[in-house]
Amino acid sequence: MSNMIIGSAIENMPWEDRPKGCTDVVWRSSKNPIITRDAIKNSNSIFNSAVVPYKGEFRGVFRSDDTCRVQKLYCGRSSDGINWEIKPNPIKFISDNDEINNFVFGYDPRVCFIEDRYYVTWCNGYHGPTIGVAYTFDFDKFYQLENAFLPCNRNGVMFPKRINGNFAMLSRPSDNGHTNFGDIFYSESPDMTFWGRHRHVMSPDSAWDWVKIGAGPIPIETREGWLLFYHGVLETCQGLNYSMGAAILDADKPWKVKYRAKPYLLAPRTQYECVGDVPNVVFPCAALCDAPTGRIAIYYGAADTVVAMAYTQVDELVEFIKTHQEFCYD
Ligand code: BMA
Repeated sequence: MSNMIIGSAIENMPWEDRPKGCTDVVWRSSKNPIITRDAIKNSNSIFNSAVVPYKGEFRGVFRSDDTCRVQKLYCGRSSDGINWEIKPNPIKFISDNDEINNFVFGYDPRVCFIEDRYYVTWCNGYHGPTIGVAYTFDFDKFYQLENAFLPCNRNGVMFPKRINGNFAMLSRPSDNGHTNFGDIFYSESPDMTFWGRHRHVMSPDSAWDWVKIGAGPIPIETREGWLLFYHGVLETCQGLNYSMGAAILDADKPWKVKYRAKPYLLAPRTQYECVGDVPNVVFPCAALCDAPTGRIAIYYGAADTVVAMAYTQVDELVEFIKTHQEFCYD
């Protein structure tokens, strides 16, 4: 049992115990990859995708690049969080605003339940990448709102409740290409249309994330603050290498970092992470958490080709972050 997560139980939480002999604080599912690249017709790849609990089941918004290599968002359902039925046609966002609804591309979705609905944020093509925003009540109809920010920006990740009375989002200002810089910022909005009070959260800090960082799953509310998983990027002579790290942000002022683990938690090592359309990518976009047990299931894109899962337990993870803030292997 655990009282670290401030949240509810997920009855059918996907879970696997840490494999025998493994001492890592985050471990991979033995079923990986849980979604293969051809799980829907005309798909080249299905990867960086977001899932949430929904009425005793699970729903997800999936990134699939089709065989024209256009990046689009698809909706899916699952009763166990592992076996997914993804609709064959992309989500058609409802909007009365043609300027915003002119969908060029959409990728790397996150889904966040706040108050009475599920908000979807994603990297939306509008004269460059920026943060698209929509909401749904039922994962059938999706209503598109204004883009949150000016281009270029990526990795828009909402907080699951208002902060200081406002909606809150993390994002990562970028360029139009394979951005070679990037810090995480925090912004607030009273109405999900106008965003401001921008604050700097954190910059690259370690050898494994020195090029850029970006928020991953929706932050998890804990007794220590907001638990944030993020991706960090290292440049090598063979290109970029994406790993996952974690930090804990202040509960009331989430732009203040309380603790940040120096080592990565998950980095490309398995075949499905190291081989694919873009080799050496671990890109987390969602996490389920079961408050009574402290179990966390992380969904991540692997090698820009498939969806994989990893597990951790919150008390152990928080302890790990607090005790690994500096180089600790001397
Ligand atoms: C980023 C995004 C992600 C992708 C990653 C690695 O810039 O495009 O969707 O997973 O690069 O290619």
